[in-house]
Parts: sequence; structure tokens; C-alpha cells
Amino acid sequence: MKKIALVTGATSGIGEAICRTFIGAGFHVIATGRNRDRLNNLKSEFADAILTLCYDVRDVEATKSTIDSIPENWQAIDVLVNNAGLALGLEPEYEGSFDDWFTMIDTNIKGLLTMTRYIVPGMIERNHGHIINIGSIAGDAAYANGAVYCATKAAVKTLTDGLRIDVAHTPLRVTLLKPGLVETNFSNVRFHGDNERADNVYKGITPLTAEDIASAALYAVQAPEHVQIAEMLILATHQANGSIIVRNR
Ligand code: NDP
Ligand code: 8X3
Repeated sequence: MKKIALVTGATSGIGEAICRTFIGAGFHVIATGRNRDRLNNLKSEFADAILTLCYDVRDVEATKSTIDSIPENWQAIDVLVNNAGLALGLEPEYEGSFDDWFTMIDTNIKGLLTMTRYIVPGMIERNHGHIINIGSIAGDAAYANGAVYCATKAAVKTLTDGLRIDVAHTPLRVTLLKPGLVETNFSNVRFHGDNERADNVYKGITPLTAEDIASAALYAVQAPEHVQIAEMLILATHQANGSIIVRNR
């Protein structure tokens, strides 16, 4: 029987790459996101290998009713990838926007927690499953002007560690992936559509690609059942930590 992976934020970047990589490895994928057009494109491309679900992870009721609507033959989810997330703004903590902050907190922390709460009980019942949370180097230490985003990713680390403790008596595995700079739509979103500013983030360095992170996710999932890849920090070669990036080498 084919394995099923549910990926949040599958309409772009890392989430979309994980969908493609997992389908390439023989998975059936439940791709979720808010952008109906992009979900429809994935459905046209992958047909029966994909189920698409359109909802906002910040909306607890919509999340529950959408998950409840999953057809029976897609319900036995083997892998949950909590990827949906974003950074908004790059400003000192005493100047940032409340809207930006609360959107990050609602998406990156509360959205991840909502998905975990609704999907993991089925895994516990079936005595089988793997949860992959997308954290970040940003969760390891604050960097200038990024405190709230960094705090959300520090929370993702703590929630991942806590879940790993809470399922340690079961065969479930819990993995935290912590990428550094990955060139996706991330910076365009962070800078509210200022594409020139976004492009500058990746100037003078070869950043990671979304496919690099998808390969790491697949590695964790394909490890033997007794091997739990607890955490992976994945950086571009010229990035040393959240603050130190050596450009033009
Ligand atoms: P993208 O902007 O390319 O993708 C983000 C995805 O999250 C999109 O599919 C987006 O969908 C979805 N999303 C955002 N908000 C919501 C929401 N409220 N409900 C449902 N889906 C939502 O960025 P990345 O692929 O780079 O980001 C993916 C994850 O990786 C994030 O958690 C990010 O924090 C993390 N990360 C990124 C790094 C990077 O450098 N790029 C490095 C480390 C971690 P929509 O089109 O609807 O907005
Ligand atoms: C995204 C990586 O360093 O731009 O989480 O915050 S960084």
C-alpha cells in the first residue's frame, strides 16, 4: 500500500518541493495551502497521486472541517509535514507591526499546533507515523530585527522536542528540520512584495534550494524505523549561523 504524506504550505517553495520529492519517491501526497490556483495546478500535474485541500492553518474551525472531510482512503496519514509559515518584516522589536507579529505567531506556532492536534491522534491510534516540523536556524538564536520570527521558530523547536517526548512510548518519529537561507518566495513575503529587497538577501552567496530541504525530509522519512532523525541544521556553505553570511567568495 502507498504511504500518505500531508504537507502544509504546499503551494510554494519548500512545501511544494517536498510534495514533488515525496511523489517521486512513491508517496501519495495531501497538499494543503490557501492558493486554490496553485493547488489546482498540482492536481492537474499529479492526478491520482495527490489530494489537494484549500484552507488557512490559522483558522481552527476550517482546519478541523477540512481534515474531517478527507476521503477514507486518504485518512491513514503516515507523514505530517508542518511547513506552512512565514516571516513578515525586518524591524527592531520596538518598532515592528502588530499585524506582522500576530500573523507570524498565528501561522508558525498556532497553525502548526492545530495541525499536530488534529493529525497526530490518528497516528497514535494506528501506532505508526512521522511528524516533520520545519523550524529554522532563526530558532537557534535571535538575529537583528528578526526577534519575533526567530521566537516563532524557537517555539517550533520546543514544540517539536515536546512532541518527541510525548510520543516516545510509541513507534512515532519526530523530526525538526532547521534550514538557513533557502531561495523561495520567503523574502518576497517578508518584504511585502519588495522583490528588489528580497533578491538582495541571496546576492553573493549560493543559497540552499527548496529541493535541498526536500531531500533532507525524505532522508529522515526513509531512515530505518528504529532510526529517528531528531534534528537537522542545514546551511549554505558560506552561512555560519543566523547572522553570519560570507558573501562574494
Ligand atoms: P514560501 O513563501 O515559498 O512558502 C510558504 C508556504 O506557506 C506557502 O505555500 C504559503 O501559502 C504557506 N502559508 C503561509 N501562510 C499560510 C497560512 N496561513 N495557511 C496556509 N498556508 C500558509 O516560503 P518557504 O517555502 O521558504 O517557507 C516554508 C517554511 O520554511 C516556512 O515555515 C519558513 O519559515 C521555513 N523556512 C524558510 C527558510 C527560507 O530561507 N526560505 C529557511 C528556514 C525555514 P500561500 O501561498 O497561501 O501564502
Ligand atoms: C529563514 C532563514 O535566516 O532568513 O527561516 O531567518 S532566515
